[in-house]
Amino acid sequence: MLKEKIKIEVIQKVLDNWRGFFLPYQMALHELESDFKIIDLEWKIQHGYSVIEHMKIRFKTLRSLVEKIQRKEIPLTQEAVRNEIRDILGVRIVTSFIDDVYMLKEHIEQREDIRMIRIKDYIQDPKMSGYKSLHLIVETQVFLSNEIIWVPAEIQIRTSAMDFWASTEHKLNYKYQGETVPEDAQKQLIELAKASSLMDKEMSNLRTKLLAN
Ligand code: 0O2
Repeated sequence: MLKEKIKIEVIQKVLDNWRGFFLPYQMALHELESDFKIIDLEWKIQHGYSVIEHMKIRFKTLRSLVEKIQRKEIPLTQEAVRNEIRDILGVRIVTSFIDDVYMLKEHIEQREDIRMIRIKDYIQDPKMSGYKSLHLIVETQVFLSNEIIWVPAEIQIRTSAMDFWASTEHKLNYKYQGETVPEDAQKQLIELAKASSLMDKEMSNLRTKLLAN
């Protein structure tokens, strides 16, 4: 017999009573925000330009969290949710050039206050939809008055072109939530993803050429 999924309303009710559970994520948000502002400043001093075009930090919406718990059939305990859902806190960093995406990744890997848990490289290996981005699943250090804790977060790093594609595709797909997007629209989106990759490559080539002069 098929296991019945826990109802969305039940999950929501349980999470409503977990206020303390989300506090470390709020603390980590401030840590990560100031870490990346400092990284950007250091970069500006060393390389003469700002590596981060823009940055956005977000908490997973309750709706998205509840749906993920249900979809992945995660037990309704704080330990299971903490261990299995690593993107409750998310940072999105947008760069101008593709090389900068990987230079930022290397920089993050060298930091002692952030530990890398998993790398999902959707730039080398794009999603079926055409989605490209580098996802780093990390844990960041947070200093409490009497202990140090490690809080999970997902850092998405991508170029402006990848970001434009992803946010526009997200808006276009919103209408079809839960249903399949028409095939011709999917094909067109894949073509547009290829066009935006071409733009990234050309921009990188241009930069290399100009820096060589
Ligand atoms: P939200 O809360 O709306 O931001 P996993 O935990 O690894 O098993 P997960 O997290 O579903 O599974 O995997 P994935 O695909 O690595 O990361 C999901 C996030 O990547 C999404 O967040 C989007 O931000 C982004 N993403 C992945 N695929 C696409 C895509 O085809 N188009 C766009 N626009 N974005 C994509 P969520 O799930 O929407 O959560």
